[in-house]
Amino acid sequence: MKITKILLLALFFTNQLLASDYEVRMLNSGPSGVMVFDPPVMKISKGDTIHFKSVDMAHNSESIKNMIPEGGDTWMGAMSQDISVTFNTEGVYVYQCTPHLMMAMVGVIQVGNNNNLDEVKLKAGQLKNSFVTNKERLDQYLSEL
Ligand SMILES: [Cu+2]
Repeated sequence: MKITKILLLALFFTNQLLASDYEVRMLNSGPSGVMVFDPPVMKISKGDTIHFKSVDMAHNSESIKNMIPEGGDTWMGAMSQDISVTFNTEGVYVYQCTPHLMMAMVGVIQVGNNNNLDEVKLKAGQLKNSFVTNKERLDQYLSEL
C-alpha cells in the first residue's frame, strides 16, 4: 500500500514538472502583421500556462464568449498588463485584444484535443463581421489547427 501511495505522489509531481510555460507577446507590429499576438496560434497540453506579455502599450488578452470549450475558464487581462493563464480544460480557445478586435487582433490556443473546433469555426464566421481589417486572419489561424 505504501509503495502505491509513493508512486501516485511521484506521478503527481512528475505531471506538475512536465507542465510547460509559454509566452505570447502583444504587439503593435509583429511577424504576422499589425496589431497581433505573437505567436498567434499555439498548441499546448492540458495544465500548461501561457504568459501574455504586454510588450507594446494599450493591448490586453481576453477570452471570447462562446469560443472556448465547455467548462473552460474565461480570462480578462487589464489594458497594458501581463496576464498568465493556466489551461485545465481541453479544446480550442479564441481570445481577443479588446480595443483592437476591429483589426482582428485575436489569437487561438488549442489545449490537447480540438473537439469544439467546428463550433468555434461557426462562431468565427459571425465574429468576422466585426473585423474592419484583416478579415481573413481568424480563418487562417483556425486552419492551422
Ligand atoms: Cu491590441
